[in-house]
Amino acid sequence: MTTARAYPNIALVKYWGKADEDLILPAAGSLSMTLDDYSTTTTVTLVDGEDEFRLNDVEQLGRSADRVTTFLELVRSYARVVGLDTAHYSARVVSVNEGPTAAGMASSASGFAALAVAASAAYGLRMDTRELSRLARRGSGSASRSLIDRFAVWYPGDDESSYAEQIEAPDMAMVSVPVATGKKAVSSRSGMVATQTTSPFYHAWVSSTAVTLRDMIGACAAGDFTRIGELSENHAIRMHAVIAASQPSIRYLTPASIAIFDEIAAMRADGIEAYATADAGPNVFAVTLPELAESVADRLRPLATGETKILRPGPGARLIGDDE
Ligand code: 2P0
Repeated sequence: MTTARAYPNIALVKYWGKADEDLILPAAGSLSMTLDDYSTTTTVTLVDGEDEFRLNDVEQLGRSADRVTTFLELVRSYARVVGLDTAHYSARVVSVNEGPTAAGMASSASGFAALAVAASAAYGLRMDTRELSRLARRGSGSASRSLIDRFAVWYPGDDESSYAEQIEAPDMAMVSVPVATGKKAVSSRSGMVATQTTSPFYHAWVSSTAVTLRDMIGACAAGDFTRIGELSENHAIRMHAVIAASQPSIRYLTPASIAIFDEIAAMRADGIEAYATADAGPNVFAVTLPELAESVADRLRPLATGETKILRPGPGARLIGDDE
């Protein structure tokens, strides 16, 4: 029985679109901050019989259980290759999400990162961080980045070369501004396919993301927080624009989300440095400096419908002991 804990990550340069659906290879690279809250804790026990998946005390059936089984099949295939007889066993997977599931709080990132670490260990595989990042990627693309401490860049490429690794960046904070915690109408997976196949701006999105990633890596190396913030907000807006241009249109941001983007812009006009970002859901995150985080949270709290949290760079996915 092995237990792992992983945290979500929020991208400053976003992943939206695949070069390969089966291998989950991204069309472009991305860059994220791993959070220090909203963890997923997953225990894997090898069992006889069928795979089982329990999430937040509810036995899972259908699509979410199938995704876990498909992932476990991959882990077992690795175990067979290195001649481990653990490959004969099925697995019981028990996960607890601290944050809202499937509401654009990146629960699939923490979920598959924790599962990659716990399942590979349960089956007796010895994998380094790079191999675990590649493995987690097969569960959910953004999970590749949750293996990494603090800040991660995830490279596009082939199955071998598409993994995430750590990048140095100036210290910062994110303020979560939840406006909805329900399950979103269009999953990231199907929203990406719709964007790739129907949005006329998709190719421009992919080529411009490569340029933004280069600029962002440069801004991180220079410790230029202002540039990081500007690039982040602009890239998030571009992502929502390319998605909205899908036919039929997909919109993840609601009027409440837009009001938060506007309030963050108003804060900047008042000299408080904060920048907005949002993933495939209506919840907004303000990217700011650690010393400004409390005042940013105070100003955004009236616009949130859930708890506003200050998030800091967090740890990559890892095994934990029984007492943690
Ligand atoms: C990101 N998102 O970079 C972007 C921004 C959502 C918006 O990665 O199909 O759940 O499992 O690879 O990883 C969400 O996509 O999609 C995501 P799959 P995933 O964080």
